[in-house]
Amino acid sequence: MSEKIQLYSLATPNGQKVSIALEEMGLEYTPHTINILTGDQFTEEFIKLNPNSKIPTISDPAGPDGKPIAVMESGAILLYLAEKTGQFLSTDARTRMETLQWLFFQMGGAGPMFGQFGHFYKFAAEKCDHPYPVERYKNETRRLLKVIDTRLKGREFIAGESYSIADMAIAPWVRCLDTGYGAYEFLNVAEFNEVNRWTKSIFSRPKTITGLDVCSLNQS
Ligand SMILES: N[C@@H](CCC(=O)N[C@@H](CS)C(=O)NCC(=O)O)C(=O)O
Repeated sequence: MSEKIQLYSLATPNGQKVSIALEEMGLEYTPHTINILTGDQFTEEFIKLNPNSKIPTISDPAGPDGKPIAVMESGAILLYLAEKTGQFLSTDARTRMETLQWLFFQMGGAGPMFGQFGHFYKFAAEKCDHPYPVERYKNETRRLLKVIDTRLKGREFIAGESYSIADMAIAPWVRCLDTGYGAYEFLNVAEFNEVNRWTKSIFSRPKTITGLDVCSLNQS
């Protein structure tokens, strides 16, 4: 059996954060593309790894006790990989807690809200022409962007001076507002100077750029 980590994913923001981490941490892994548009997430084989039928998921033949482990939920996967490698999560108690706070902020706030915005703005635009959901999630998305912008003032990265799993979690979601939903202007993301400075720096990192395209449906 391969000793490499097996990655089951798709190049969406939730998937990208894990492939970015794998690339940045220099871990060897085998990517498996799960096409959620054709129902790969509902196969018996996949549900054994992730009972919630969502990407991303990893399985690691060399788990904490030397035995295989499957991990679901992108935030938990980032934490698992950071602890496994000792990278991108500070051992300083205060910085570590700040990193985890912002990781959880993404998992419970920015990810779900940006995702709902994208759903109503782009994917359900023809099914629902009532202005309320777009307005609601636009306001919440812009509010969250402002929170991130304020946090980044005087800091290179979310948790301070070092790139961390919190940046890996949040930045692909911010990028998706533009590249995934085509809403950069609609949301006036240009107004958030710190956010733009930060995403520019993150998405100029070669390993992070490589991570963006892992498990893309556009690849052959
Ligand atoms: N909280 C989960 C969310 C994962 C998630 O929503 N994944 C989406 C793609 S971004 C998915 O697999 N959707 C398939 C479906 O809903 O059937 C995580 O962060 O891992």
